[in-house]
Amino acid sequence: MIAADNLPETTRDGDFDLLVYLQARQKLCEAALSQSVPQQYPETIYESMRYSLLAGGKRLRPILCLASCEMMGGTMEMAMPTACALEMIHTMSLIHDDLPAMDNDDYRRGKLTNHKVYGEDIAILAGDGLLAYAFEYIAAQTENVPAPQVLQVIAQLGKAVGAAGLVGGQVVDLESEGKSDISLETLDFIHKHKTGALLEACVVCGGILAGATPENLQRLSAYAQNIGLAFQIIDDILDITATQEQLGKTVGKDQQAQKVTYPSLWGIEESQKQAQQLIETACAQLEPFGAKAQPLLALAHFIVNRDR
Ligand code: GRG
Repeated sequence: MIAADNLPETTRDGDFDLLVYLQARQKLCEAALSQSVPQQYPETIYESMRYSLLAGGKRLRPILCLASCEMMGGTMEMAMPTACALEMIHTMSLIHDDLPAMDNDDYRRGKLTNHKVYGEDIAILAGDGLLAYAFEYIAAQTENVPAPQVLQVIAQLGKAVGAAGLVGGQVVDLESEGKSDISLETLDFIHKHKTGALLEACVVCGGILAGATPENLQRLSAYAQNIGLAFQIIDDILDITATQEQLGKTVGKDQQAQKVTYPSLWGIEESQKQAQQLIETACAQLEPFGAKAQPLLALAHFIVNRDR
């Protein structure tokens, strides 16, 4: 039996209340994000950066980073600058992904896309501004973490967003457009890089900031790789089953573009099973952490059961 004061603060009567936890963390992240990029001169670029950064979203990436840091014995304060930086990078990837040269989308997070409001030139620069600022923000704002750990976080994140991560995944995705013979191996490559790499960085960076051992970082990495792929499988399913109101963006785009996706290869039911299996594999990695793993376990289940 675990003492009540060792359980996460949002636990009531021994049960972890994910909804309460998510709402509280989302609120904290919103406030920290708004503070991180103040409105200033030149007005247009900051307005454009803030428009997308503060447009809502589940804030899953910063929440994963905070939860991982806390599970490994660190504090939310140690991880908040990195958590904000992760959301800045995620947001910049959405801004660039929505551009006419990429996915050409008009809606994101229930609002017009950045380039629809500010034009393509400013949208590109807003993405660039957020990307550069994310790294500056970690380096300048992280407190009470030894410098080598901060450096390790910056290196980890650089790898996750560059050609070895998001950028590489996006390139293979673009090259696969219009091809109906994409293999499962290529599909996995795209999503492990385009979606998985940043989710993995969130969890691993949280651990690094808390001073986790290499063995525990390995566990965090394995957990994150599995939730990353499950996240994308569910994303593909929601593109078929959800509405524009639910997702805040145009739906059915994959089918329209005849894109190879997990449900197009396996069907919806089998895709759901595969996602569930990945979540179970992810959660098994957290067994040694006992009750302290409750938030990350609940977040993994949220990923497969979400409807947006
Ligand atoms: C990173 C330098 C650099 C460039 C970007 C455009 C690009 C290269 C990569 C595309 C990355 C991308 C858009 C991946 C899709 C990830 C994904 C499933 C996003 C949806 O995430 P949610 O559901 O969204 O967490 P919210 O709005 O809730 O945050």
